[in-house]
Amino acid sequence: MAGRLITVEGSEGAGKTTQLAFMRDYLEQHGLTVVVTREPGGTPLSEEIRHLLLSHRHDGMTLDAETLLMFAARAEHLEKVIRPALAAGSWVLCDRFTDATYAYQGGGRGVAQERIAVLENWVQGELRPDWILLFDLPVAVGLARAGKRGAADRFEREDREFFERVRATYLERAAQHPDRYRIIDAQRPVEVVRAEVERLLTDWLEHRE
Ligand code: T5A
Repeated sequence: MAGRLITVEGSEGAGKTTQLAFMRDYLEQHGLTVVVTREPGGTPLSEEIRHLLLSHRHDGMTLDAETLLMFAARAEHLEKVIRPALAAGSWVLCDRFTDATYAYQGGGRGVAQERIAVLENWVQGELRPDWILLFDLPVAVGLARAGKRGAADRFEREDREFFERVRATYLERAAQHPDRYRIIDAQRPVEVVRAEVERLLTDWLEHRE
C-alpha cells in the first residue's frame, strides 16, 4: 500500500520540529515505517540549495530566483526521497513543503499564487500532501521563541509585517483546503500541543485504508 505524506507548517518558532520527533516515535510504535525529512533540504543537493537560500551571502536574491530554488530543491527531494518512500509504503513526515512557498514567497514576498501553482503542478504533478498540520500562533510569540536560538537566517531577519502575511496566507489556505489542513493552536505548552497531535495521528491511523 502506498504511504502517506504529512507535512508540518507554521511561521517561525511554531514548534513544528519539536513535535515531529514525537510524531515519528508515535507512528513507529504503531508499526509504520516513517521517513522524517525537511524542506528546503532532504537530499545532498537540496541541502546545498537550502544553504544558498538561508545564507546572508545572498541577501537581495531576486524573488524568481528564490522561488525557483525552492522548487529545484523540491524536485530533487521528491524524486530521490519522497516518492520512493511513499511507493515503499512509508509515512513521510516533512518539515515544510509547498504550502510554505505559498505562505513565504506568495504571502510574504508577493509572488503571485498562480505562478506558484504552475511550478507546483510542474514539479509535483498530482502529488499533494495527505494531511497538513498547521502550527498556528501569534507572530510575536513565535519570533520570541525563535529569537532565543543563534543568529537569524535570511528569512528570520524579515520584519513583523512579513510574518503576519505569512500567517494570514497559511490560514487562508487552511480555509480553502479543510479536507487536508488541521490547525493546531501552537501557543499552548508543548505537552498540550503533543496531546492534540496524538489525537490527530490516532484518527488518521484508524481511517488510513
Ligand atoms: N521557506 C521554506 C520558504 O520561504 N519557502 C519554502 O517553500 C520553504 C520550504 C527554513 C526557512 O525556509 C523558509 C521558511 C523558513 O524561514 P525551517 O528549517 O523549517 O525553514 O526553519 P524554521 O521554520 O525557522 O524553524 P523553526 O525552528 O523556527 O520553527 P519550528 O521548527 O516550528 O520550531 P521549533 O520546534 O524548533 O521550536 C522553536 C523553539 O520554541 C520552543 C523549542 O524548544 C525551541 O526552542 N518550543 C516551545 N516553547 C514553548 N511552547 C511550545 N509549545 C513550544 N514548542 C517549541
